[in-house]
Amino acid sequence: MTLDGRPPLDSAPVFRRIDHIGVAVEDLDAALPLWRDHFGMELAHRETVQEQGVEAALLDVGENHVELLAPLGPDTPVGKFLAKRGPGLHHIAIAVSDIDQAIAEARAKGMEMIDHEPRIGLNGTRIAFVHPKSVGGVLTEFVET
Ligand code: CMX
Repeated sequence: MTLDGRPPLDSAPVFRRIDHIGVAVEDLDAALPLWRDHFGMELAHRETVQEQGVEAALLDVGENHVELLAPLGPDTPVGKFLAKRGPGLHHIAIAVSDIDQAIAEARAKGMEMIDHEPRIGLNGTRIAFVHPKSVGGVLTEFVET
């Protein structure tokens, strides 16, 4: 039974697993030693994503990841988040097999999508964000894997 009495999102083909947890940091080089050296997570990828206003580092945790996000400036999503809340958990990302279907199903459920169309994220993946006010205060990303 779901809260609104409608069937749940079609979890079999759409939602697969948590892909990553996004963590906002002030400075990527200062944050990396904790996650890579103390926790022993392998640095899998590092990239500047201009469109998202971030420099990001992806660290492996099994088949999942921690994604460290440093802002390219104060007037970016992560820059504003840091100014308001300080460093810490920024978003969760759910791996989906078909992002267009995931967006359509979320919208059909009345969720507010920040992105109505997929955009390009880290590693060239197709991503879309759901507004935190539709997810109990948790900024949620779909990432097509
Ligand atoms: N998690 C939970 N709540 C958040 C949030 C976050 N990461 N960021 C902002 N909010 C909340 C704010 O606290 C605020 O709540 P209240 O109205 O209760 O105060 C509300 O969302 C609106 O916040 P805002 O500061 O007025 O609006 P912003 O201009 O900062 O926009 C958001 C917020 C979520 C729409 C914007 O950050 C966004 O579009 N995010 C998606 C893109 C993104 O985050 N990119 C960076 C990551 C890229 C990547 O992983 O590849």
